[in-house]
Amino acid sequence: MTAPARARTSDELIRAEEPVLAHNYHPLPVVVAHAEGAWVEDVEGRRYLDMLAGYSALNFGHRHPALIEAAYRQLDRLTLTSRAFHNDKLAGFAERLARLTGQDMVLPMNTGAEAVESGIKVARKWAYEVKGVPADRATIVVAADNFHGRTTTIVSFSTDETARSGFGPFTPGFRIVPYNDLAALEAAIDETTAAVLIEPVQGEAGVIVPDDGYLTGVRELTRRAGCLFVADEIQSGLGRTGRTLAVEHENVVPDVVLLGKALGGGIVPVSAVVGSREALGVLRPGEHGSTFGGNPLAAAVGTAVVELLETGEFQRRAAELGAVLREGLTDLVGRGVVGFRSRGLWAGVDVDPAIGTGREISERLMREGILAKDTHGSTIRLAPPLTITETELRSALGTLAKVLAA
Ligand code: IF1
Repeated sequence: MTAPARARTSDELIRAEEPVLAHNYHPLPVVVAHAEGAWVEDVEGRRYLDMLAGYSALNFGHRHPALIEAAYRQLDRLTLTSRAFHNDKLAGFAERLARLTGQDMVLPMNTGAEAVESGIKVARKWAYEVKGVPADRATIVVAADNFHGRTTTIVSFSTDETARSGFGPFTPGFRIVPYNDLAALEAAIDETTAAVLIEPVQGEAGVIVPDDGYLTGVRELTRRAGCLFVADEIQSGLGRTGRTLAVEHENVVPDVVLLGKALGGGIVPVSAVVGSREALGVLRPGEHGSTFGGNPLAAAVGTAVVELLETGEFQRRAAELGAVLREGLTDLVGRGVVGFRSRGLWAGVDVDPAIGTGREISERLMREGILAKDTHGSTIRLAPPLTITETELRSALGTLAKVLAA
């Protein structure tokens, strides 16, 4: 008989991963075992304020009661049917998500990358069937320093060598232009262009907020050229920037919007392509799909997410707390921070490289009870749950000030 396994420590669990887990990540050395709201707790019971929120998959915090309740209720009734049959949760989810985003139709998928892939397929099909682009000639214009996911097609148009190299041959049909440059975009669009695909705020690139007028310009250019505007709101959408969608900051309505992350409430992977009937209407039976896409559990949780966003409370909090975040970071400029960009409750903070790399700063923050994540070089991204209190946010800013001053 084997003795019952003793609970392993954080260090033991980290060491246990090494031989059995693919090394595609380099996590901070914290092993989370519980979480509630904006707080996570590790194996030893140490508590941390979560200033990353699962890359915005946890916009409503960990285990939001309304979302957990929706999930439990659905677990007790029905979890999966496949799309071979209808399920009683999908119509309501699609209706409410379309209404929330001001779009006509919804294509439910699971992960962000799948939503991007689906958006690409829809744009290409639209180009051939509606625009009349000759077969296999469609192009999609994207921005440099984009992040849209990890599939072979998506890394084909990445400009990040770490994400790309070793994974060719690559999918053709993409043109890359600098972000926030309307002249370059206009020059890249021609009669083969199916779509322009961009992030309204570039996340991985360091929370790059384009100039005022850029999104309006993309909308005008694409309309004039007769191609689709596809906005990847997988990270920027669903309340993060102080609006339901980041494109709303310029009152722009894209033809197609890609959603993911927070749509699953931090419980299950839920993504969607939402768009006009002209665009999404091109798909017919058998042309696209997913075993799990639109499953009843996902639809129930997704509907509960939409219900939370319908109140406007989270968008309002993101805007109000975003002002606190901006003010706090402004105070740190010249005191360890060389610059920052923010929109709503989302910031990319460039730390003076003399103080440390983004990784080192993140490790120091971790030891002070704050979980954040670096992106390239000396940039830290901050994206706490939209449920964080003002006191908690101010305390995190205080800890950041302390770490930068040390
Ligand atoms: C990883 C970053 C965040 C995304 C946008 C699509 C996807 C993502 C705008 C794909 C995913 C992720 C994935 C995660 C790290 C992460 C990330 F650092 F790379 F930039 F969030 F900040 N469009 N973003 O941001 O969605 O398939 O992952 O569901 O390690 O790859 P997915």
